[in-house]
Amino acid sequence: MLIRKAADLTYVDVTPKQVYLNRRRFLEAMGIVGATAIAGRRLFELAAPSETALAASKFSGLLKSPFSTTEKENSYQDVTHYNNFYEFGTGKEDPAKNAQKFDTSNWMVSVEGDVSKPRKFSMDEILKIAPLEERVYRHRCVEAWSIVVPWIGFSFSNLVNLVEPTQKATFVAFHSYYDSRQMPQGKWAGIEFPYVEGLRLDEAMNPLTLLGVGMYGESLPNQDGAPVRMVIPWKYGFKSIKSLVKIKFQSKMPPTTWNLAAPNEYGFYSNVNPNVDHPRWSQARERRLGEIFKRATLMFNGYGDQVASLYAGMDLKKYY
Ligand SMILES: Nc1nc2c(c(=O)[nH]1)N[C@H]1C(S)=C(S)[C@@H](COP(=O)(O)O)O[C@H]1N2
Ligand SMILES: [Mo]
Repeated sequence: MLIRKAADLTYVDVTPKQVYLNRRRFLEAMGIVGATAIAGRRLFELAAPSETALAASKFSGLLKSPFSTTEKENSYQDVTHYNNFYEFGTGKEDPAKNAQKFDTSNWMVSVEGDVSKPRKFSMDEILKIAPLEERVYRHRCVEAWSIVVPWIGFSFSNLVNLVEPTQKATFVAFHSYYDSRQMPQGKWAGIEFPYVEGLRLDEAMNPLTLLGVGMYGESLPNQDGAPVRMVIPWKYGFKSIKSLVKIKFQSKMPPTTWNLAAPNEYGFYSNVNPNVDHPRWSQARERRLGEIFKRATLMFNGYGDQVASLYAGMDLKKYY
């Protein structure tokens, strides 16, 4: 894995000489050093002040995303111990416990369907598709709780452009990994696996749509969808499919797990919308983890400026 934990970084990793060797190494270093430096914090304890300052200032300009919110991030503890990952159990604390030994080595993601250049990507190849950015996004679960997470990744459009979708491709289907031996708790989850999701191609191409490979300066914890997941911040959290193994471009609208389970409750679009209630609860308000009082839920989770045009002329009560 190219993203190492801060504790694995050595003095050599943060020396400027290494950073300047050539462009490729430079980009790799951004993934390794920059992400950690930006998320801040622990790297400063590891290196002499001069090197640290240089590494941090070198990388910060390049890696900070203009799409980041300035809202207060939730704690790492919250985001890694209050999860929905039904393959590892339906309790909020189950994934942190049950995904500990999830084996994500030798991971491959197959990109196929209506594309000119279908191919399989290793994780090392995925990490080199585009420079890694830190993006602090709001995440709103359909269950009416929300978190703010400093993700690491890059716009999914970078991957799309590499494989060159054909004229037929109007949707993208996503599949999660599933192995009942590694995920025995999935048998009692009450939904079908592998977990599947989908986007319209124009939604997938929106720069906000993130291919996520890390959070809080480190690679993704298993319970948050290691080693690679989608993050679509203006849609309910269940669209942000974890532990991706297949991406397929196609002309038909793909089936989605929660729509298959309860079609009257969960639609294909699932844009965050305070004006369209879930049949069993209101979506007007949400509880930010760690806060006592509920806050108003924003249309498109507050990302309307970037995405509202995708749905111009569509009745969002009908296309929920
Ligand atoms: N494969 C898979 N992906 C999934 C889920 C799941 O159960 N399985 N849960 C979804 C839901 S409902 C939410 S809210 C987010 C939670 O992501 P987090 O646990 O990293 O906060 O993951 C989504 N992606
Ligand atoms: Mo969710």
